[in-house]
Amino acid sequence: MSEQTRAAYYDRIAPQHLAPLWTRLKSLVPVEPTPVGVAHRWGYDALRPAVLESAEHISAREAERRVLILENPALTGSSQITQTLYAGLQLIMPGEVAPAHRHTQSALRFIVEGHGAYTAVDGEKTLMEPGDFVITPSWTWHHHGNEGAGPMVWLDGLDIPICAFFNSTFREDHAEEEAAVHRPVGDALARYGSGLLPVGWRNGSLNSPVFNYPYARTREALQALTRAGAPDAHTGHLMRYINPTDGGWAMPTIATMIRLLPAGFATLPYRSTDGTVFTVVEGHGELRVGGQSLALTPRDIVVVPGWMAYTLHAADDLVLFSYSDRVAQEKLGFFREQRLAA
Ligand code: 1HN
Repeated sequence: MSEQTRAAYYDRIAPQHLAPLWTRLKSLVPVEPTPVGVAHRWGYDALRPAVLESAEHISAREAERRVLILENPALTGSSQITQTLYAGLQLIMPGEVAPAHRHTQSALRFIVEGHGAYTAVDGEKTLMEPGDFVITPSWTWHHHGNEGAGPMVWLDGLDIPICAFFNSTFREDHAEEEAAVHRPVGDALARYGSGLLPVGWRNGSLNSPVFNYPYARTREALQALTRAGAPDAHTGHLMRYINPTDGGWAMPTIATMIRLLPAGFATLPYRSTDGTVFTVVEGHGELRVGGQSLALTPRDIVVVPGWMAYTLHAADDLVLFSYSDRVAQEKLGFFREQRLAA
């Protein structure tokens, strides 16, 4: 069989929208993943002026959400920080309201700076403080407002590329700028996040019923861990945010974690199939990946594509929040990780 007769055969079947698998099998089904996108660091001090300047150009109302997208440098134009996830930095100024809407995508907020802003999700308001992790579940009405005296910035993480892949995206704007709030502040945390549950309660959602995980509580837990034993050699003191009613991940598509690396600690190389977005909550250090050293200073954002090995190095006590699609991969049976030797 000559290459020529084969090529002629491929040409003859092409008009019937048929193609040979054997020319493509090894690229369709590779031996292991090729990382998509590149590892990258957004230094917060360098980008902060651009975020604040956005308020001179557009209001939260006109923008709907005034956000600068953090786009993977190798995926320009895609609005992706990894192949499956979106990231952005949202700014809300004193007195502003970002109007109520809902969409299929799930969102997380990780508060970067400022005080006095709230988000209202599904009828409950919560005040947001730096380091808080806040969930906006799929198809819940949500709006944000800033009742404080200064700008407020948070990191938005959404599963936009996942919803786009399934072509299952819907959105709806609320008739009112602010959706009705009908539960008191702190209600969800009291009912579901205090080691207690209302008797007879059943979760009708795929999400944790707790939608704000206050940093004060998280930090206390991390600190207690450092007293109990050595950090894991590959991950440090790593904890995942859970749905306290069943121990599962807090969100159905986005896995969220927080870790503490004690001063002077360095991890062994680690890689996993979930591209991961990190942000520095406290401390200094570096993330080494693919021959690069990315500095970690407070509020920086770093992305590491899936299946690229990296190490973390803490100069002082380093606290990192991270999110990835690990929960979706685990459900589908795709997730793999490797703990490598130095
Ligand atoms: C959205 O609704 C928010 O509610 C943030 O704050 C970012 C990016 C794309 C689509 C919807 C928010 C978003 C978004």
